[in-house]
Parts: sequence; C-alpha cells; structure tokens
Amino acid sequence: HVRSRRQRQMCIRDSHQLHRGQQEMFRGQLVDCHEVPQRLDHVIHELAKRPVGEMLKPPSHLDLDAALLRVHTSDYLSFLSTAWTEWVQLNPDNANRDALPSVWPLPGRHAFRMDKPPLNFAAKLGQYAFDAGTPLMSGTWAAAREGAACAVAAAQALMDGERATVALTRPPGHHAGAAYMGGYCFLNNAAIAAEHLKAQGIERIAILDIDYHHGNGTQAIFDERRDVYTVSIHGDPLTEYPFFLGHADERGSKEGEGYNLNLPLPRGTGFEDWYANLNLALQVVSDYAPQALIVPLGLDTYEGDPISGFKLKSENYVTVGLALASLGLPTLLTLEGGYAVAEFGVNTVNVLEGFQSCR
Ligand code: SP5
Ligand code: ZN
Repeated sequence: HVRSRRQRQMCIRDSHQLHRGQQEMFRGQLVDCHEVPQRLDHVIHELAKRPVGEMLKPPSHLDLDAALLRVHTSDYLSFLSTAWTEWVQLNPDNANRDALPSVWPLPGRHAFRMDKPPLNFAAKLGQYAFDAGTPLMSGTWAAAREGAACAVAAAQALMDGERATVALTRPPGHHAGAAYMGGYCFLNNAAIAAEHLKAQGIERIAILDIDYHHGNGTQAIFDERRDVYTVSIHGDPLTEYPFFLGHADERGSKEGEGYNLNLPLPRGTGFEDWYANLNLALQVVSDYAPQALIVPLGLDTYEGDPISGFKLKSENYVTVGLALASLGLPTLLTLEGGYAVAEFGVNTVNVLEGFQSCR
C-alpha cells in the first residue's frame, strides 16, 4: 500500500523528440500534424520558469516489457516494434514518408475474415490502427516506449510516497487500446501506470480523463473491470472525435458494469458547465474511494485549441489543478492532447501549480 505522502510533485520526462510525424489524413487531405514535438518543449520551458518538482528521467532498470504486456497484446507490441522496418521494406522510398493506413477490415462486421491475419504490411497497419491520422515514423516506437517508461516510473514514485507525479508523455496514450493505435496514440500510458500500481498491490484505482476527446482506449481496456473505475469528460461523440465510443449509456460490462462513467458535453461548452461536470466526476471518484487517482490530462479543452470545441481559458487550469488535488489522493498525471502549441506549456503548468497550491 501507498506509504506516507510527501507534499511534492515529480515530473518525469521522455525522449519524445524521436517521434515527429509529418502529416495526418483529414477529410481527404494530408494536413500538417497537430501533435508536434514543440508541444512538450513548451511544457519543459515553462517548468524551467515555474518549477513544480524534480525533473527526472525514467530509470533504465525498469522491466518495461512486462509493464507493456499488462495492457497491450504481444502481437500488437511486436507489430509496433517492427513496423518501421516493414514499412520501409514495402518500398525503399517509404524511408521519407510516415506510415499511415489506407485499408481497414472493420472488425465486428460480418464477412471480413479476422482469423487470417494478413502478411502484407499495409494491411497490417489497417488491422492495428483505427484512423489515418496517426503517423508512425522511424522514432515512434522508441519515443512511445520511453513515454510508457515515464508512466511506469511515475507510478513507482507514487508507490514510494510521492503525493503527485507527472509523466510528461509524448506521444499521448488515451486513444490506444490493447491492440490498436489511433488518435496520435500508440501505448496507453495511463493504463500502463494503472496496471503497474495494481501489480504493486494497489486494489482500487480511478482514472479521470479530462482531455477534450473521449478516452476510448482506456475505457475499452478496463471495460469489464471494477478495480479500475474509468471516468471521462469530453466532447459529445455524436459530433466529436473519436465518434464511435464515449456515450453516456456506456457504463461498463460484466464485472465492470457500473464502473465506467462518460460525461459527454456539447461542442462550445464553457468553463462553468465543464467545471460542474468535473465536480460531479470528482464526487463519483471520491465515492468509489480509490487508493490512487490517474488523470490523463489533455489541454485541448482550451478555447484556442485548433481542433477542439470547448472554451476553457488559461487561468481556469489553475482551478482545475486545485480541484484535482482536493481529493487528497496519490495522483499521477499523464500528458495527452492540447494543440494550441504556444499556450500548451502555460496551460499544463497552470494545472500543476493549481494542484500544488492545495494544502
Ligand atoms: C490525444 C488526442 O487529443 N488525440 C486527438 C486526435 C484527433 N484526431 C482527429 C483530428 C481532426 C483534425 N482536424 C483538423 C482540422 C483542421 N482545420
Ligand atoms: Zn484530445
């Protein structure tokens, strides 16, 4: 069990720079990637000005493969580990192009054979990616692994008594499922952190996802579980990405029934309504009485976000951080979306400062 809390916060940073996609497919056009390395550079720059805790790198002795296998399937991990090599083997010119899928089996629909996994790499990409907006390039696997290592290290630091830890993850993770990538995500860092806590003996964990987009991967991973309560506040999937999951009537399945909560809100929602929903979510989390809280933190709820539709202002994020801290739980944050690049650092550190101001 988690030992005595220190009133400290620790940030763990990755070598995210290795992942830099060029373009993503959007409505028939390739457009410049929104999920760019400069995002995290702004956070690191802002943390240098307004430090909230130690900046550490994940230790090299972690058993990362074991941690990844608690969440992801071995066939998906082996796909990711060889994806770039296989992409270039398809055509040597691919060395200059990001890998994006262009054909999908629509799993769950009749007629498509899911029992004959294709050997062709372009088909494999479609088997493991749910959109064409998530470019995979030469450094993606290394960066995603390092990000996941940060999540594990942040979880371990909670076990060792930190009050709060932040895994400065890039690429993000909450759209990634046990066996799929998408939404700029490859490895589900929040789920990996949760499973590490579980493996260390923590019995009840709440995951409160406040990215603009529904945390479909995290919800799916814990759908049938009651030991990890998943909650997400997000743009209504009737109109907002990822569209095919995130409705209010999804309450969890089997053993997990009643242990998922979705709070979809209309595009255009401002801070007052959003914050009322945050407080509702916090009450639900508090009633569950978890031993730890994991927050997939997206800053794409910001009014200036180029691909999202909520209207939060920079100063609101201080209030958000304070509200998260008010639960008094050991808390781990992972970085998710947020595409107003210049403001991403300030908004992120506002959350962390708000959190720290809670006594
Ligand atoms: C982690 C995360 O926040 N993932 C979000 C993935 C959203 N992908 C779809 C984005 C659609 C981009 N729309 C571009 C509009 C340009 N005017
Ligand atoms: Zn998002």
